[in-house]
Amino acid sequence: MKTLEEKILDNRSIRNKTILSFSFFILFLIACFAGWNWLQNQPNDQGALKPLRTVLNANEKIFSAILSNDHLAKTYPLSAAAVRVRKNGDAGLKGDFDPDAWKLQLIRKPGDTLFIGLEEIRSLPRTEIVFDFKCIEGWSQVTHWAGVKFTDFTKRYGLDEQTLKKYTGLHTPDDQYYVGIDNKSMLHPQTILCYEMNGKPLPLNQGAPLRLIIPVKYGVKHLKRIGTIYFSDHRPPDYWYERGYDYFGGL
Ligand SMILES: Nc1nc2c(c(=O)[nH]1)N[C@H]1C(S)=C(S)[C@@H](COP(=O)(O)O)O[C@H]1N2
Ligand SMILES: [Mo]
Repeated sequence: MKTLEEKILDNRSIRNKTILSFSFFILFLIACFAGWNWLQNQPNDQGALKPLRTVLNANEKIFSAILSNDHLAKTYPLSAAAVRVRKNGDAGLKGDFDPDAWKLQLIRKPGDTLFIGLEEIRSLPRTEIVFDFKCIEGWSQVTHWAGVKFTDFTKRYGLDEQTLKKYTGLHTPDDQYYVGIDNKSMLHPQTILCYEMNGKPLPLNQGAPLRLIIPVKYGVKHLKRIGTIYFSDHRPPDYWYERGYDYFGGL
């Protein structure tokens, strides 16, 4: 049996332990500082420091693998939809714009561009969705939208070959806001080219005459006022990606 005396440390070993702990603490601080310094000196990759961008891209691989057409975003009854819908972001919505003169520019291939009017888009099968719209700024709101499923649109305009490419790019008519979206997400059954909110034509600041509604993505990707749609195997330019956000923007 140990005696009490054996457990009590003498002053000398207490001092040694204190020095040791304190040394580790200092080393830890130096490592934190060096790590932070290293990170700050890394090259910039599209608005994000390179190591952070690497982590964002790795997340994208994981989340795009999980994405599936059988996994639907949660939907809500009509009664749950907000009457006063939040407006956020007006890049590409400034300046003069005449919605009546608008036509969607669909670039199928270089030299093969269709100009499609709203009435024609409205004549395609109509679909509605009530879902929880989520913005990366931290708010979300249950909202009600209607339009044509992107998959019905691709059927109508013969875009099978195009959607085999990796990405769809969308721009506002003035090219001031633009997004790139993986085609797996574009072809998700809840992705719609939207022309109505709460059963009425879209208000101008909410993307009239046509906007994207893509419930598997954060708000940033729901481009308002679509001017041009095109397809690419390379990541199309993306407004918030260029400002340091991740490209995928998935939920
Ligand atoms: N043209 C355009 N579309 C845009 C934006 C923008 O700045 N310009 N902002 C995005 C962001 S960050 C969000 S959260 C949603 C907001 O849509 P709402 O205004 O209908 O709520 O639009 C997205 N689409
Ligand atoms: Mo947003």
